[in-house]
Amino acid sequence: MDDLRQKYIDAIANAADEGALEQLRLQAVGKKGEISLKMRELGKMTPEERQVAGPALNALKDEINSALAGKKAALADAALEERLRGEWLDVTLPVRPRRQGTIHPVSQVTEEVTAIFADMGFAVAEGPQIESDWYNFDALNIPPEHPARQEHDTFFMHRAEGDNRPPHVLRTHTSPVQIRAMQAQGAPIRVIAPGRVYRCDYDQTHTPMFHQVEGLAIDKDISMANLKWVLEEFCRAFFEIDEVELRFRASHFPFTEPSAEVDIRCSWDNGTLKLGEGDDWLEILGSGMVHPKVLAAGGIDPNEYQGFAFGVGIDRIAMLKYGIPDLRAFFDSDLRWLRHYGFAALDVPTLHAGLSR
Ligand code: 2U9
Repeated sequence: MDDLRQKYIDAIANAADEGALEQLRLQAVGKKGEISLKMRELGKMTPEERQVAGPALNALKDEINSALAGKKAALADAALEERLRGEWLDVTLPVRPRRQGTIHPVSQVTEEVTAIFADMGFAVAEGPQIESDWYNFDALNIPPEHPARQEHDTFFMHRAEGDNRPPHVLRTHTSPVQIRAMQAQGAPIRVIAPGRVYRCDYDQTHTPMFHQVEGLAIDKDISMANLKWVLEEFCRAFFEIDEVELRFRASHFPFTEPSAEVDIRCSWDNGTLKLGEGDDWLEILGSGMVHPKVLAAGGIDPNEYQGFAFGVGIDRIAMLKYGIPDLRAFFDSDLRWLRHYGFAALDVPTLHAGLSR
């Protein structure tokens, strides 16, 4: 029995892992283990022999069981130690340098414009960038053969062969958003629709994707005078100047009648642009009274309601306000450009804290 004891106590102490330990357990105290077989032999012994061997075997079994449990705990501790060594983390390492990325001027300006119009009671509306031909053109009084369709340099989506319905398009303006808003909400309505638009055009002042914000206000007594005040108020707040003077030049858009292009008074002093003073004029946006057919397409009765609409290029006013010379650099994702022209993430523009700091 002493040999048996020594054999298992040594083997348990040297077991390399839990698998080896389990083998030893089966071999010693399992159902067919050596100790268990010895216990079965107790029945063949004389009562005197049994009185000595029985307690000794039980003590041996207990001793082996506790050696097994002790070794099992030690192996688990060692495994945890090993894992902790591998997963060690130096929390004293310096953090990554801050301000790797910045808020893009387009995002910043969109927030600024939104804050200004929100203050005047305009809600923000959004819609799909892939539009049906009807929402992008027909609803805006641009029927299939209208020359404005060519001027829009439209990107067309693919249609399956044999499908003769007009293809969907990448929206060429955010106007369809306002058609959808009119249909969903009816009149009166005051919304702006900022977002990406697409036209197949690429040169110094055009990129195939650019950003617009359009506005729409419809009620029973809205006139060009309201339009003029809203746009003046917008320019004053956006360009952060006290004096603004706007000039409305008669123009033509299919979706507004009458239509006006709007210029802001400015000066060019040896290459620097100053708004609100001087003898020059700079075109900044387009506008007009919503065409009755467009109101009708939005489900609004043009005999009861009328309203104004306008459209501004976000990228363009961002360039003007922040002195950014090249439009194409907007979409290059060049980190050096973003560090130069980008905004800190916490500089959220609000009217009370100041739009730009
Ligand atoms: C509805 C009705 C009318 C939106 C308008 C313009 C004039 C305009 C340009 C400005 C610079 C496009 O980004 S740009 O090139 N936009 O001149 N946009 S009126 O008129 C609408 C819109 C929606 C339902």
